[in-house]
Amino acid sequence: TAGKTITCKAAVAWEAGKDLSIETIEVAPPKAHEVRVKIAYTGVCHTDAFTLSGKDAEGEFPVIFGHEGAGIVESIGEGVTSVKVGDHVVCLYTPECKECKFCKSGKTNLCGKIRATQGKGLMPDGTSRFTCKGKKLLHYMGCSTFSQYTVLADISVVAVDPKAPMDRTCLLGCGITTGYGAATNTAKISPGDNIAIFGAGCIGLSVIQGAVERKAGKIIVVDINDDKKEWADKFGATDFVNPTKLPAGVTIVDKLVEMTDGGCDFTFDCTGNVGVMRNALEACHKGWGESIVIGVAPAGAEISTRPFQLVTGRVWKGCAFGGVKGRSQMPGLVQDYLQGKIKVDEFITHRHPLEDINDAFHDMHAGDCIRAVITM
Ligand code: NAD
Ligand code: AHE
Ligand code: ZN
Repeated sequence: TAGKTITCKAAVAWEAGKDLSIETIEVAPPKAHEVRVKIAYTGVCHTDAFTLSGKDAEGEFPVIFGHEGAGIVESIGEGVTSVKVGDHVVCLYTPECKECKFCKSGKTNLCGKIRATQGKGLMPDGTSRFTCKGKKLLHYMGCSTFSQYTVLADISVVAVDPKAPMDRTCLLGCGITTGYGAATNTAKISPGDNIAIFGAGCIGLSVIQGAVERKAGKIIVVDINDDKKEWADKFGATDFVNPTKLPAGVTIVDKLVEMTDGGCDFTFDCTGNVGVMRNALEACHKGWGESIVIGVAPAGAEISTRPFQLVTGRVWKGCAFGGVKGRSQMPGLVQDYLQGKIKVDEFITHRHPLEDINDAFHDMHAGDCIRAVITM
């Protein structure tokens, strides 16, 4: 099939707010510095649902979503040297070109090489590789893993140990790495530090596993859904607080300040709710507490706080993909998984075949889903 257009199945989002539709699509061969991958498994992340809802400032339709995928290289375009046909790869929505100002800065994992076209749902040359019923379909986050075959830039894939099952490595493509990296890369947690994590979904639970590895002291999980307490405990949380169940007049900030003798050393927002983000910042310890924003907020939403919060030493920052440089660090993370250092299996609560992918979106809104894995 190298060099030829492949016909396969994909879940297409024709318009915002509507269920995905399983369609037969055409996938063009990879151009120079592109790779065509046969996707084996993909996770469904809240960010897919966020863009499907129409709240994503960059959301355009029709499009093939999915950005948490693993598969096997089917063919490579001219000039590709980083992977070869047959390699087991993880898709990277945060690519790593290793040449741009960002990749060379040593200060961020963000890569600038293809972000502009990626944000428009296009390949680096400004065109799409997908058509369906004669219509062009857009790409998503440079991955579009909800298709049995997809085309990515060569800097957006990384080869990993084929011994690692792809229904697990797909989840290292976003949620699990994001939370773990936020705790171990972005926040410099020292042993004994007290932290609070707002939102015990896939991301928040993975922040817990990173914090445990960093030997944090109190790991306080804050969630409005009591069912998440069991999940938080399973991953190593020391305390659970439901902010809707506090005594009248006691705010979540008061509660956390009281539990940590003045405030947290680090807090993490894993909800995307800008009110939560404010509470997370203000629950930080005066003088040094740092709050890490991970959640994705709707278009137009803004955060606010009194400048005094920062003047008195609190730090507000955030991270994408847990600050992880995908091509440099993913092989090691997969080894950490194989050696039991990083949990992945425990996050999988639902499995569906591609044709039932809409059930995975409905699962997510039910509240008992951490990650659904789709068999392609
Ligand atoms: P999720 O929906 O599974 O988890 C969110 C959790 O937050 C749920 O348990 C929910 O009960 C809880 N919650 C909701 N409102 C709350 C509130 N007011 N107070 C406390 N808890 C509250 O989502 P997820 O898959 O874990 O993703 C979390 C967020 O992270 C989403 O916004 C997602 O888009 C974003 N995300 C960001 C990155 C990144 O690189 N920055 C990567 C992946 C996901
Ligand atoms: N298009 C969205 C971007 C939202 C956002 O922050 N995305 C995260 C990844 S979420 C993965 O589940 C991210 O990595 N952003 C860095 C980047 O370069 O976009 C919007 O809100 O505009
Ligand atoms: Zn994601």
